[in-house]
Amino acid sequence: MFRGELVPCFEVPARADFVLQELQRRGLGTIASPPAVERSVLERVHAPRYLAFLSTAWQEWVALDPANAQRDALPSYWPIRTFRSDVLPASFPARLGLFSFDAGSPLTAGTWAAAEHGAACAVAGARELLQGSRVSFALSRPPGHHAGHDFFGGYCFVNNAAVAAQVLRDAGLAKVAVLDIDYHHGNGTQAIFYERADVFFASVHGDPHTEYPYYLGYADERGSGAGAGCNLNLPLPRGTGFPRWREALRQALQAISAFGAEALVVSLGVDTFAGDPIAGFTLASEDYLRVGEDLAAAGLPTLFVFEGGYAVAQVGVNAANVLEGFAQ
Ligand code: Q9C
Ligand code: ZN
Repeated sequence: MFRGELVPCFEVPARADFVLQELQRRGLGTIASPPAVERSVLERVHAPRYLAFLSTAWQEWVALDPANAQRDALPSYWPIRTFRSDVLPASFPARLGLFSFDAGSPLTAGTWAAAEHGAACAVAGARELLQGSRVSFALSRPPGHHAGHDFFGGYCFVNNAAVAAQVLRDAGLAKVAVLDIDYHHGNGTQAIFYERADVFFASVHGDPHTEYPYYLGYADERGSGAGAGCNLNLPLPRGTGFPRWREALRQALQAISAFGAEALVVSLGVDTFAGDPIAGFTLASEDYLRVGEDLAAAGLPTLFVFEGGYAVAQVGVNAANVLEGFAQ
């Protein structure tokens, strides 16, 4: 659902196919499919009742009306502000809205399987770092950074980067940083870690005054409680090009270094690309090599988790350039 019309999804399976093909073509790294992820690992980040809802949502949707098997599930109602969000209505449409924040993230027959396997990729990538690897990449799809403790949106259902960061923490790393370089602010990741001092969240993104997700991602959000000072938002105006964007990247990396992170999780969206159909920065394909170099210079074990990027034919080259730049 986009501007009142049903349109083809921007977030399509071919995105991952293009990235995989490009990694194979370049012979970058070893490619493996991850083992299944245990529900208990996902519950370190997400509410059990949210995961239970997602895992059976498609069956519930089709049970409402067999004809629903031919159409995506989209929410119609949301419990904003003065409504209650503690009750769990019996109505499926009511729960669909309770657990979401936009009308542009359809649930389909394959959504849960894809989200669960995407998270499994991120967990496997985190475990690679724990085995001593310098860098790994989770080719997760759907993306994850807009998904919060108990909500989906922005094409995201399970927060792959947050789950990976939590895996690193649970394995004994004292401090972990998540650096989000997707065009859109990672509202879900920020919210998950906002009150925590053990996970630093930094994000470079389109200014939410004009860009999705609009209601979070402003520069004055610095963390709260124990997490005060552990959140850094660097919003940039629509139209920003690579030189200014790169300054913000370096500022974020300096803050992560000052925090004392022992590992880095990068939410790698390539919707910062000039040709992206739904975003507004102007990075060129070769700029992503420099992005990888800057990230490598931070000197931390690094897990990349794939997020957005909708110039479908170019996402492979752009994502692979980051990884190649990092490896050089
Ligand atoms: N004017 C990710 O990149 N809104 N999600 C699209 C564009 C939703 C993007 C409307 C954008 C969500 C992971
Ligand atoms: Zn994005």
